[in-house]
This record gives sequence, C-alpha cells and structure tokens, in this order.
Amino acid sequence: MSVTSNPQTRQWQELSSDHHLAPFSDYQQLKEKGPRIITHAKGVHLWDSEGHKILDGMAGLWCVAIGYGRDELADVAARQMRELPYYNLFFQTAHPPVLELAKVVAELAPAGMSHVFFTGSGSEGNDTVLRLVRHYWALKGQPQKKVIISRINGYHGSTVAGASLGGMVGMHEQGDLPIPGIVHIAQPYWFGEGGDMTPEAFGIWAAEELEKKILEVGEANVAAFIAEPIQGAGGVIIPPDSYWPKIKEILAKYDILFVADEVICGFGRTGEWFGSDYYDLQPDLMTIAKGLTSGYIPMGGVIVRDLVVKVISEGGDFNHGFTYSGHPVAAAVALENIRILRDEQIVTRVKEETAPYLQKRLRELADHPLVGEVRGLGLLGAIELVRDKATRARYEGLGVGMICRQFCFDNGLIMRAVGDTMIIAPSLVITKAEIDELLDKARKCLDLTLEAVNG
Ligand code: PXG
Repeated sequence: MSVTSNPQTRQWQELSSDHHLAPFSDYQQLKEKGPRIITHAKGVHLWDSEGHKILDGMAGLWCVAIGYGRDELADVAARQMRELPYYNLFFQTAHPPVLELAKVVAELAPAGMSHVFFTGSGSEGNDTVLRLVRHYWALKGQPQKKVIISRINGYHGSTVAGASLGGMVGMHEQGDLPIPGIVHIAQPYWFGEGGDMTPEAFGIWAAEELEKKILEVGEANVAAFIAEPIQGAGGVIIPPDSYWPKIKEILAKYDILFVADEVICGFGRTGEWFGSDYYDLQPDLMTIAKGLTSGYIPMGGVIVRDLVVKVISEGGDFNHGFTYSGHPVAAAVALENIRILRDEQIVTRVKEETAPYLQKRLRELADHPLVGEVRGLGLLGAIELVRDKATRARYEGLGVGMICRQFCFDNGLIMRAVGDTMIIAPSLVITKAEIDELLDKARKCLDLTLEAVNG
C-alpha cells in the first residue's frame, strides 16, 4: 500500500483490502496501492484522509450538480425521515413527495412528456426502459417489435439490461452479454474513428448506420433506438454537427421509439435542462438520475411521452417496479435539489457564464504538444492525448491517460481518463476562479505527463 502520514488512512485501506469489493476496480491493484480515502467535501473541493484538498473536476461521478455541502438537502432528508421514512408506491398507494416531484420533473421535461416512473438509479431506469418499450409494442399488437438499437461505447448502466444496452466491450465480455434483442451500431466519435473523413461527413455516415440497422433487422422488429445526447463515460464524445439532425430525419421515417439517456446530460450539464433540449431532440422516453438529486441520495427514473403513457395506461398491470421506486426521502431531496437549481438560476448561469468560460479556457490547451484535440460543450470537456497531432496517432501501450490521471490526483485535481482521453464534468456551481484553478492544474499535469513519456 502507498505511504501514508495518517495512521487512520492505513486502517481504512486495510478494511478495503479485507472486506470491500469496489465497483469497476482491479482488485489486485487496489490491494497493492490502497484506495484514496475521501473524507469530506465542500463546494467543488474534496479532502482526503491525508489532508489533501482536491478540486473535483468530475462532480463525483458526473452527479453533484449543486456542489457538495448544501445543508438544505440534509435538512429535508432528516425532516422526511422523521415524517415518513419509507412507504411504497405499489398496490395503489402514493405519498406527497413523489407526487410533487413527478409534477416538477414534468414541468422541466420537453412538452408532451408529463409522466415519470421513478427508480433507484440510472441502470434501473434503463431496465425500466427496456421493459416499458417492449410492453408498449406488445400492447399495440406488435410483440415481435422487441429489438433495441444502441451504440458501441455508449454507457447505459451496469445491470444486465443496462450493460447490454451499453456498448462497452469490457462489460459484455463478463457475463455473456448483451442479452438477446439488443444490437449496436457505430458511435459518432470522429477523433478516434473518423479516419480521413471530415467531421461532417463522418457524422452523416455514423447516423446512417442507424438506418442501415433498422433495415437489416426489419422495421417491424425494432422497438427503439437508445442514445446519450453526448456520450459521457465513453469519453465525452460530442457528435459532429451533422449527426443529430440526420438521426432525427431517420427517426421520423420509421415507426420506432427514441430513448434519450439523459443520466449525464440531464439537469443542466449542457446549459439546458436536458441534452435533448440542446439538440432539439424529441425523445419518447428519457432516462434520468445523477443530477436529479445531485447524487446526495440515489434516485433515477424514466420520463415518458404522453402518447406512450396512453397505451400503457390502457394495458392493465405493468408488472415492474422496485422497493425503492420513488423513495420518499430521495424524492424530498430531489425536490430540494431542483428548487436550488431553479431559484439560484444555476442552469442559466452555466449557459451564459461558466460554460463559455470553461470552453474558452479548455481550448487554450490545444497548443500543448501532447494534445490532439480539445472538445467540449456546456460543462463537459475532453482532451485527447496523442503522440502526433497531425496523424492523431497515440502513444500505444504506455497508458498515458492513466499517467496523466495520477499526476492530476497528486496535484490536487480529479480528472478522469478514458483510455488516452482526459475528461472533465465539474459541478454546475463551479466559479470562474475555480475554472482557472482546474485549467491551470490540468496544464501543469499535461506538462508533467509529457516529461514522463518523453523522459
Ligand atoms: N446512463 C448513463 C448515460 C450513465 O452515465 C447510467 C446510465 C447508469 O446509472 P447508475 O446510476 O446506475 O450508475 C450512467 C452512469 C464513468 C461512469 O466511468 C459513469 C457512470 C457510472 C459509472 C461510471 O464515467 N454513469
């Protein structure tokens, strides 16, 4: 394990090694190094058990929209726990917080989407999507319309349906996934896969893959297409401008549902309430989580278009739900979180002030010798690390992304590495001064990484 100055750090690391199985971790490596123990947080900063202050460039895991340490959320949670800590929504019961939250979420959602099914997470949301869309087509007398088209390197969660809908090869390899009835098309990742095409031409090509797949599977068998407006976990992949308009054209031609996975883009990250608003998409279902509660408590859900709700409502029982669907404490926290986002005009501030500033500062990194591309939108950013700017060739086999991530950690910044793509998604309340801190640290760590790979 790594050298520590606080004896308690070592004790916690031993507990990790002896008893804890962490998500998405190499257990051998974790045992050798020991996890970094995060003890508290405020605003956009975290502190570890060694006393280091770290700027969290990832808002936790893309979720802490309003920043850490807002007492209002703790207070409503405590109040709700005293009043009604739990009751379920099965068997024709309900409670005030979930009903009020459904109304507020429907107010924010695009027009014509006025109902919400709540879950405990984004993954459960996408499991709900799978069951809902198949149920919908069965009720419409087309039970064979089952296939869901998704994208390679999309991320839709870690449950069996979520990981199957997602296009992560490493996840599919473990557990014999995807399950039947889910097929994948190419992603609109120009920098990595666009070759000699212009971004515009590549965007059209990638969108046309959807039409090809619909025709190959047969429109009569396709239930839905699911996609993140911007792929998050895949590496902040911002599609070329030609992509979404072409996808919309294709969706208009065929009778299939469109599911926007808004787990990352939802609740303000693009400077609009939803990524679908930013790209003017008209989803039939939207998966939500993360920013819904700012991660203070787990909650997800699916917002459903009225036309779909009409069919489902006339179809008898929908045999699906979770013990914690619409949990009252989570609902109360979500309501307070949304109140803060609205009252403090946080989404407007992102759009008008902090996103333009972050994007400007981020692009200053483009001149760095290690950087092949900088892209971003709203409070999302990606920095591609390359050996050769002109050819976009990588440092094969060096793990440059991980080297850079480690320098960031050691210099008080959390920036995530997806392969050799560094990504950021800070809290929506980040200030201009904190954006300066983030970008100054990022540049320093790029310098250190360059030195390390060249030295
Ligand atoms: N959809 C999207 C678009 C997501 O980003 C999920 C669904 C699943 O949500 P839950 O709440 O079940 O985790 C996510 C989650 C990463 C990373 O490495 C991203 C997520 C989860 C774990 C790791 O960036 N996103």
